[in-house]
Amino acid sequence: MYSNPLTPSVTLVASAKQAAKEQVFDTKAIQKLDSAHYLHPFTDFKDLNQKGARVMVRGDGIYIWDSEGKKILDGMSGLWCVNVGYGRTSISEAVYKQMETLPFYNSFFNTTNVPAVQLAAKLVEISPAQFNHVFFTGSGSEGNDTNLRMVRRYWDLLGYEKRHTIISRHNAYHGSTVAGASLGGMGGMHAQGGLPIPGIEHIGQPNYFEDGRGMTEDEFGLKAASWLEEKILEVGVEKVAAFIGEPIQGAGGVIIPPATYWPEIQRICDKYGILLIADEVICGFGRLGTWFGSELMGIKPDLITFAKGVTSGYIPLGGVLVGDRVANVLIEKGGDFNHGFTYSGHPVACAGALENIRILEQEKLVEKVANETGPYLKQQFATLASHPLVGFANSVGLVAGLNLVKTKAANIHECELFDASANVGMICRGHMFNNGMIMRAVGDRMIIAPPLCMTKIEIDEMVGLIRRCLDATLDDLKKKELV
Ligand code: PXG
Repeated sequence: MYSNPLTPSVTLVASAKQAAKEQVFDTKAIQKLDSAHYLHPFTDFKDLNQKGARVMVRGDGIYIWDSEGKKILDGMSGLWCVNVGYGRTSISEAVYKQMETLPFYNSFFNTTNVPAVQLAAKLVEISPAQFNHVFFTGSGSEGNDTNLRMVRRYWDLLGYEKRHTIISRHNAYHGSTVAGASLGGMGGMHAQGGLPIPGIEHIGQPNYFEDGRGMTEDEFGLKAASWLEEKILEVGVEKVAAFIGEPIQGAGGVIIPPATYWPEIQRICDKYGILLIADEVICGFGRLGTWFGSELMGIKPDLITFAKGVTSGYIPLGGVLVGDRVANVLIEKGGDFNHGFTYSGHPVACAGALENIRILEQEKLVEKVANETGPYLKQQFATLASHPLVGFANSVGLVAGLNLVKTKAANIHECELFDASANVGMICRGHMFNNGMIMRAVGDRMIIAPPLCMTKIEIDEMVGLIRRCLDATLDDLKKKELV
């Protein structure tokens, strides 16, 4: 029998944390090895090799540390995912225990495992009433691949084999697999590798700042939703399977739609009997102050993609919540659904997710975002709108963004924008990072999505830091004669 030579997990975790604090890193050597062997995602390899990557070595709460010992406030929760914050020993322990018990078994061939079953039941409990089934994947991209195949299978089973087209939006992000990138609306991704694949159409996004000139927000919301109806009629109702959208577009720049947008999208989907897919990879698990963003938007999706916050990024896991409308057809009509992954329902990832959800519940983090920290961030973040560089600032829950502009105006549509070639967003991101703040740039929109465990005091610290970095950016832009 295999005997466990290791010390108990609590001691292990504590000693790993202590060792990480004390460890001294040879940054140059790591960067050299990194350049030699590691191809990073979404990266200009040649450019990175010249600069050298930043080496992150540990995290605690809302902070991370790099190999030079620099402490940084992580305004992006890793990559929109570390919802419960860094350093949660109980997640490490849950994962450790599961690895010791059953590190892997598959869910093919009529088998299952206990954490996957428990997690599926838990997800059904915390999600809207129409969801009673879960399909697990290893990532959000795989979740959206699953959606594409599942909605087509749904319509096939009902005898509508032509209903295969999925409508999405420009500047949407739905992942980086072939289907995910095709469903997404990122021009840079479509420009490589012959994407999008056939059967996917894109409409405009509800971006009031960029496209709402001459309209109230509510008018613009209805207008942007009407593009869906136009597209359905253009493609032909008999060919449209589903509409997919992020409740709030994340990677596209935290595009918060007008309040009229989603209810109108729902109305149009219902009118034509089209399935509605909410990609909640970012909005799920409390980001907007509700377990799922669609609850806040007042919509009733048929499918929900999830990933990131389900494990707070501690271990990869994604999937699709499958609503009764789709699940009942897949189950009752029978026949194999020929789709799945080795790591669908991975027991270790599911154990990590269960502990992560337990923390979210125990610390009432979702309610806190709704009632306390979300409203407080809204108030504090809005004060940044008075900064000379900020033309527009908005937030929902713990996600926020601001637009850097050359000249401000009372009417946001009259702000003068910077020339895109000046890369002002990237200049600003550099000042943020040098001053210990991670804020992401999407063009000239600066965005944050901090951990949900963030306190009001930490929000004050973060907003103060952002203001100082905006000042530093302004000084720099003056020197560069860009303002
Ligand atoms: N859907 C949405 C809404 C996402 O935000 C995915 C799907 C894909 O998930 P995976 O787990 O396959 O990466 C995402 C991922 C960025 C950025 O630059 C955002 C994501 C991924 C990488 C970069 O903001 N979101």
